[in-house]
Amino acid sequence: MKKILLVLALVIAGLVVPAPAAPAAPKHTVTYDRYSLMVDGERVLLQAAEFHYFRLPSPDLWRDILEKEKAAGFNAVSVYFSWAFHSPAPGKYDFTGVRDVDRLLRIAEETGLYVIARPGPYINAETTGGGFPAWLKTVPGRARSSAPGYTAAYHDWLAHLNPILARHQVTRGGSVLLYNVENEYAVNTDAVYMQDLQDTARAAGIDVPITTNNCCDAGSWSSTWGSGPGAVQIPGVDDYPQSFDCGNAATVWGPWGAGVTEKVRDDAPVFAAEYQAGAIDLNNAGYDACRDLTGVQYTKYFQKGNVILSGATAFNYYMGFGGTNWGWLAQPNDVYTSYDYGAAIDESRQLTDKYFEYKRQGYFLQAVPQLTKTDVSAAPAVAGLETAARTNPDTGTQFVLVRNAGTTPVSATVDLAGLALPVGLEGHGAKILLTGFDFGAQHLVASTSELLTQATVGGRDVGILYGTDGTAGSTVLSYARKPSVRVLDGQVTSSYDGGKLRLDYTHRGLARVLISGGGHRPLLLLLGTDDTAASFWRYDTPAGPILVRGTDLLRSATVAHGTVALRADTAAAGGFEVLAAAKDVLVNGVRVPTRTTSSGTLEGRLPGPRGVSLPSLDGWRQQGEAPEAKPAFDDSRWTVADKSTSLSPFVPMSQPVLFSDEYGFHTGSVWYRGHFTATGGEATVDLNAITGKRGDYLVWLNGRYLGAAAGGVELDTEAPVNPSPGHGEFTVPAGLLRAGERAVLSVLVQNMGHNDDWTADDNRFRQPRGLVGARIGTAAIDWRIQGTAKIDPARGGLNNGGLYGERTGWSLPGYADRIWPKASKTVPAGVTWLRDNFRLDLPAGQDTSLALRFDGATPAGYRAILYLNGWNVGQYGTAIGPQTDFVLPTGVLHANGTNTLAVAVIAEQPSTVATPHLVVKGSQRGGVPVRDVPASDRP
Ligand code: IPT
Repeated sequence: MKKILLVLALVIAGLVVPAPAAPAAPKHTVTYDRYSLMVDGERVLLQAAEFHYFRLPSPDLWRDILEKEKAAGFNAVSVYFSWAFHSPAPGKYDFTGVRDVDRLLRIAEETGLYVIARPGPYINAETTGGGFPAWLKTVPGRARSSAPGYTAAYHDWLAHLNPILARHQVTRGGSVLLYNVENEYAVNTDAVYMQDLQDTARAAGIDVPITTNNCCDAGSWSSTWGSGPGAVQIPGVDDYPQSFDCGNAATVWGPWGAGVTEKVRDDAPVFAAEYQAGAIDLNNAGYDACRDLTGVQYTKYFQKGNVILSGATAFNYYMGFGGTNWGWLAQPNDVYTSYDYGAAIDESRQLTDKYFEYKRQGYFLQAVPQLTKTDVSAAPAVAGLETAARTNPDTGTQFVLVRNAGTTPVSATVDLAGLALPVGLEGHGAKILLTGFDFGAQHLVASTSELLTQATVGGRDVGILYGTDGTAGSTVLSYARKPSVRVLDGQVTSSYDGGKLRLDYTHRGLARVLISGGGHRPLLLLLGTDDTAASFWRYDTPAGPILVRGTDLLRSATVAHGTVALRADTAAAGGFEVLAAAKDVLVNGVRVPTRTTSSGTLEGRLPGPRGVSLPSLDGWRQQGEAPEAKPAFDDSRWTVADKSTSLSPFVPMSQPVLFSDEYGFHTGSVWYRGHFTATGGEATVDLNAITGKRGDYLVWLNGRYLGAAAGGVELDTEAPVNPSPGHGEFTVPAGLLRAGERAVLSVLVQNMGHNDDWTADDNRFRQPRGLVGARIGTAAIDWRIQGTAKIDPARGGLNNGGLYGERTGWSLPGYADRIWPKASKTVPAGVTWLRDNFRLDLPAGQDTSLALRFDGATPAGYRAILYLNGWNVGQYGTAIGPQTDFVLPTGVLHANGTNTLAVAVIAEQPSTVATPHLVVKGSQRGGVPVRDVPASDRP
């Protein structure tokens, strides 16, 4: 009893973490060998797409993205967990609402996706602090090391997160299959720390394999072969062969290498932990250019190459869906509000061309389990093409890569299984061809068409093969006796000789061939092009696979009692076709009349979406603010800024230390008021501020606006160490200051989120935000500081800064703005707000994605922070980036109800401001049900 009480006391005192409940017998086992991961002893080809829940503040939409990933053939998502997103202050953690990661993991389970969990603590990801909460800057001890202060801090984070991850592991019937410690931890490393992350996970009940993603020295956490401190079980390697030069997408081709993932441990599979699938828009080219940089040809050439050249059986596309740096989520030196990333699913959740290339490859990889165990084998040489091959040692199935490194098409003959077969590749094309491949009851000898998928449906085998439109293809199958061949559609010739049936054709549209007799069960072969192949969807139900041709998305399907029920999206009215062991078809709960086609499929028509009418935004009201700029403003309740030291490597350029993080203000706008006694002889106000790229600051003296300056960055980019970052010198107007009289300097600083800690040296991560130096003659200045007034419980600590309007609820729907005058849209230098309400009644059962659009060039004299129903959905202005469309996530956007837009204009000079209008980014019948995201209307 005494012992129990003692333990209880220690638990309450926080000294002993209660042991996790004894795990029940494992639901599944997760193991691996040199070839692949295995679940319950069965090999798994792990195909993940990266998704950041924190970049989509509408949990119902998490399901939309996950279903879209699944529909492209992915069987996993890789997820960073951002410490900063959950922890606004030391010891404060939130895992509810848009932070409910338990819900995210449940959705992954319901969708049927494995999860690669990446809890950091450091994640990079172009998010503020690289995932580190800004309060960590005030904790002693080098971050990403075994220093005690840092250790205590990350233990607290992991003590909150690990139990959630642990209970969602595959081994307990959940989805978490891999646990990724740290991120590209390659310089200034500390093995004790790296080991502690793993020990901490194990102590919390994490029993799935542990991985890490290496960037630069792929071997770093594997070189000690499992026994040394810090080494992980399955090291992953990050590959970004296309780099990030989106502006030159047309000419860039592999400047960062061949994109072949190294094997770094002989006892573990090759894991491409981050394989480039988009890019950050470093040079403001816009994300469409990033999508081009990493487009269909890149994806074919590099990814198919990697599969065969490296033998990777686990990979993760970074990003599958990029999302939005809403609030102050961005790490400002590399990105702006949008984190679209040029990903296959764009920021407004629309499927792009690249998505369909992922689908072609994804379906293939799932259809060839033989690929989970292969060794390098001899490849046939083909004139004008690169080739490589791997063979499954148990089945003899060979995977032959043929790749066109040039930009002009190549037609050639390839020797497959002793047969000379025609193959055609477009510029930068690549194919993985099969020989000796068994599927269903069939044996494929060889084909120069690629396999999309294969299935057995209703007693028939089905194979879908495809090739570049207009190129020749041949497929050879083995039959003991000559089978009957019926060409149902298209032009295909066949010949039978010595046990082999050979089909020859040109890839065009969709040819259909029914082969029966010959000793096997019937085979329906569908021979398509890239496009027609990509029009098929596959879903594996407990009653077997079904295939759908047409619809713009298939989310899920069930088959029972002769009825197949589909959840599908349509972007336009049109035909569709289902291959399932069923007679009746329901789509989104509605029975659809169908007829049976000659190839035994059910064919019908589906309606498209209803029209969407949008309100115009023309009821703007306007109100100026910034009382803080006025001399008489009462700042007596603001925090006194009087510290003389900080943990930042940046030496303050004057005293006291004004770094905003030192006073608990980490997010967005921060106000300073400095009181001093003037001599009358002051000529200039001399300031320095560090805001991160894209920030600025505005200065008033005794209520008179003196001007603005750009904030500093203090990164290696500021050559080489800028002695005077973010400097501004402002002339004191004659007569404004009088000898012996008190004066007040007001400064509004736009802090832009926090630097990352990529080099693990504390240098950039601990760079301050806010004022870092202030001199007015020789006056001693008494400072007060004010930032975010209160953490918004639903929208979180990264949503708001400390503008007067933010502190008093002007951004929120409940604010009574009726007394504000109608907007003139001309604003003085300083801060002005505009507000407008609009009603929406978007069609039910339809997924309509809206955005705010600004027409014309981005403005230079001001910046605008945009709030939808109180959620900070973006920042607009030339100083911020090229972005003119701001996606409004449904849920944050009330699809059927009233919405409030509030725009905080921070003007460096008198300006005429542009207001946005609503646009439809996409509308499909279908979608997932989305509820409004709960959040308060008032402060
Ligand atoms: C890699 C990071 O691991 C990831 O977090 C993200 O920052 C990505 O880059 C770029 O978007 S780092 C790799 C480019 C060396």
